[in-house]
Amino acid sequence: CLASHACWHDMRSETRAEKDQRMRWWRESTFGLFVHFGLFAIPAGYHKGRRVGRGTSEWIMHSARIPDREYAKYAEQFNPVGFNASEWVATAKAAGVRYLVITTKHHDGFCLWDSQYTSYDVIDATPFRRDIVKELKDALRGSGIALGLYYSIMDWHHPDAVLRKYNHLNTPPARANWSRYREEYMKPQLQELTAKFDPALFWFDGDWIEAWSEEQGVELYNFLRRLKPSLLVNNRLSKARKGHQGMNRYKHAAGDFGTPEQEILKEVEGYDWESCMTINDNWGFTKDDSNWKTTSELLRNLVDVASKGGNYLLNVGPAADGVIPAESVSRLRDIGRWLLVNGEAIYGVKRAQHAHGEGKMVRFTTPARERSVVYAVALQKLSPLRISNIRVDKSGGGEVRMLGHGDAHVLYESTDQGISIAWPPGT
Ligand code: FHN
Repeated sequence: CLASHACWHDMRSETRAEKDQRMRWWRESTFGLFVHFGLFAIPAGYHKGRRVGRGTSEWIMHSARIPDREYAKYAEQFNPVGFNASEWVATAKAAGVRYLVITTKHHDGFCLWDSQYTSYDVIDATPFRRDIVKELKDALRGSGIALGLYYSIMDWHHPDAVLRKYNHLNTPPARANWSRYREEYMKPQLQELTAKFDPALFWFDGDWIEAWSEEQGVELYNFLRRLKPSLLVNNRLSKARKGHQGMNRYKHAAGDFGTPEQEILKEVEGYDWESCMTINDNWGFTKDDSNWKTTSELLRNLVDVASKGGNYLLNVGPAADGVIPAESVSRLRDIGRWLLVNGEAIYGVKRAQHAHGEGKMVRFTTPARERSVVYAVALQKLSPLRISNIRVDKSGGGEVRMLGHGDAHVLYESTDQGISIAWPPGT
């Protein structure tokens, strides 16, 4: 560069091949673990003995209108002595996830890492005095699981960010100054997070506040990608998303992938997306939330998402002692056991375009780089399993197999319309 301004480059203008290369590990991952952890795990959905909010216990500061000074007292109680990063990673590994996204700072503004820009963090404000993000980063080393950092743009604690709307207080302080918050706090913190933890992706949230604009989103996106060109960034720093669907309303919006929340998209073409979902009803730990999805339901979701070319980011909310609820752990382990047998139909796959299953109870994927193979996953036992638009070319070595059954071939009939498969005895 001859002049410094000539170095400015819009990171959204990379070629398709460059983007494909950058997105590759994430597209092939298919399955990730979301972790919502913070001060909100202490009240766990209850304020003064009353259950507050539905499905959003991590919003308790806002929903119970707890003044900042009062809420900050939870930091003095924050002592998750049961937190063991290696155990979290062992659970993630057993589940078969390929990346993990942790809330470094949720909407309440409390930071789970030792930030030099605030004393409202795990080291300075709590008796625990251990850097949770650092311990997690260390435990992930060599695990094959990439680290993603969730960061809320909205901040209910920082005095410069406390704005009238989406604020737990009625009167914002006169000195609130959004651009100062953005330039002197948020961006330096993101730079700090990048330098300290070298994340593979940033996962933004809290972008809906009035103070945030598409221009700021684009600027932040470029800022981050210049810090680390290979970074992936979700599209919640953009104003272009369509509600919770996380899809961009217009081209060239900031962000690499959409993040539909608690839902699976119907048909998606040419757009990267990730469906984030809770295992029970809340993101943060909630005392009496026992509405756990069954392992079968979670597996059906994972398969459904994979067959539509998306990723599934499944959430856990560790309790105040730092332990992931046993109900979540057992389900994650069950999913991992299923993936050990069936993972090749889930990781590194694409949507299989032409195959159709009877009754819509079958989902199809195809390896991203090997078009002659189609995986069919039945969401319920259909006997026989009928698949249309597919033919098996026996003369060319084509065959039908069931994953987990070694080389044993499956009995099937192939016609011009498709194939009809009988389940192997004993399955
Ligand atoms: O308000 C948050 C919520 O607490 C949670 O973090 C989810 C996760 O996707 N995102 C926000 C709502 O869209």
